[in-house]
Amino acid sequence: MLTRIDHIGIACRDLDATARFYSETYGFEVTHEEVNEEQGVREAMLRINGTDDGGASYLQLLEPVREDSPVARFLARNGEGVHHVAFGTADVAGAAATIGGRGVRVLDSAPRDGSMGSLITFLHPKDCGGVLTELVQAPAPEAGFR
Ligand code: CMX
Ligand code: CO
Repeated sequence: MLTRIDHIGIACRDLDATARFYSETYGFEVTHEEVNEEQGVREAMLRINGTDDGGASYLQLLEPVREDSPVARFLARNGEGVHHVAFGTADVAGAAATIGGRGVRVLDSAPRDGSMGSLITFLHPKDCGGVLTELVQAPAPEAGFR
């Protein structure tokens, strides 16, 4: 049902400076950047490796674009650091329904738009051992993002 680590989300105050750190320190480069107004973030995706389900694993750097957003609240409480873990699936709505049936609160009533044309949904961190967890359905390969 869940077939890869799709990404690790990292909250930061300065996206460009953080991307520079990952490039200069590890040699990881930004392969995609976008603003997701609904989620309240400017984000940079750093592709790390392909996965055997045809997808890929990324780091996702997140800078808030407004103060009343989850990432802005996280930064105010915790400072910079790991914000969430995202697992990949071929069917995000199906995976969310199955996991919801196991007693975990699904935070979105229907999947929302994520990076690079993906569909995403979040699971409540209080039901996941303190880890905000995201499920990601990648777009079809023809979209050219993976
Ligand atoms: N990881 C773990 N715990 C977290 C957390 C996180 N990222 N964010 C908040 N919490 C915890 C807080 O520590 C707090 O715990 P206590 O009650 O024990 O103090 C509790 O959750 C509520 O905290 P809050 O400040 O009131 O948090 P919010 O109002 O932001 O609500 C959550 C928390 C998870 C419901 C909200 O952040 C959310 O809906 N997140 C999903 C959307 C999202 O994060 N979007 C940005 C990423 C976009 C992307 O990946 O594409
Ligand atoms: Co994410």
